Amino acid sequence: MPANSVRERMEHDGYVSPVRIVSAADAAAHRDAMEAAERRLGVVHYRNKVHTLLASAWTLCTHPSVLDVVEQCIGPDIVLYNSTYIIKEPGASSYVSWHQDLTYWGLVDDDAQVSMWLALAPATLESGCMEMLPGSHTQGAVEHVSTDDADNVLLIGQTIRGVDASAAVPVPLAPGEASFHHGWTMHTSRPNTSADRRIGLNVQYLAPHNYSRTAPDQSGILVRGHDPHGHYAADPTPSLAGPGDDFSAESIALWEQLDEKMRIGFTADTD
Ligand SMILES: O=C(O)CCC(=O)C(=O)O
Repeated sequence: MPANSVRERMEHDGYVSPVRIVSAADAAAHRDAMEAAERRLGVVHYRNKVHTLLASAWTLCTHPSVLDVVEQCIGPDIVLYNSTYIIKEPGASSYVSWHQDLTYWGLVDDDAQVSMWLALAPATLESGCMEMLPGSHTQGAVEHVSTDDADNVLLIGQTIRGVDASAAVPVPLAPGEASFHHGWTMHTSRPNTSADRRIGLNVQYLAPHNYSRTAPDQSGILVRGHDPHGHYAADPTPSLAGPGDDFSAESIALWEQLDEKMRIGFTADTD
């Protein structure tokens, strides 16, 4: 996609989709790698910073076609901040309530952040793809309430009430395609009523001048350009010895600490 059209669409709609990143065959291989990691590690759904441990996640998070789009959104200096697999099992009632990503982040520059969602299985309305409210990013922060529903994937069930869902636009993705969205774009997703798993790799990027006023000890990895600001301690990167991950017990333990630290950061100061 031409650079000016990424920028125009992001500015106008608050998201860009679909963007082809890898072939369907490569997406299937990355899905296999994720499912192999599940067999080794247990649940990986919604675990933070998977790119610090899993070679497949690292490869996708740092794919040049991804970073080219990210660069159009936030500039040439790019910190890879977080990545999670978001998985909805077939027939499960899990959903994502209407929300904006940046609600509790406390960033100093809300426009210097972008999220990517890369499909490793078909993301359709039936399987519970994301639905966006075009242009909603221009409203800035909107009030959320915390809800308590075990089916809501979000950590504290943060929800915007009263969204006009008739204006929502589904963002379906074929395996290997991605969407990119601004942190204030309102979005949601419904349960997976298809026969296959719905698997996405959700990744957050920041410009290095940007940081959270509220999250403690932030870490990330500079994946393009320069970082003269030094807000981010360097996260580990996976051993890239092969397509199958050969992580050690120590690297798993380190990843678990990073995952937990992010979880605490995302749920702190949310009263
Ligand atoms: O995976 C989903 O259905 C929702 C993901 C989401 O909310 C996000 O990428 O910000």
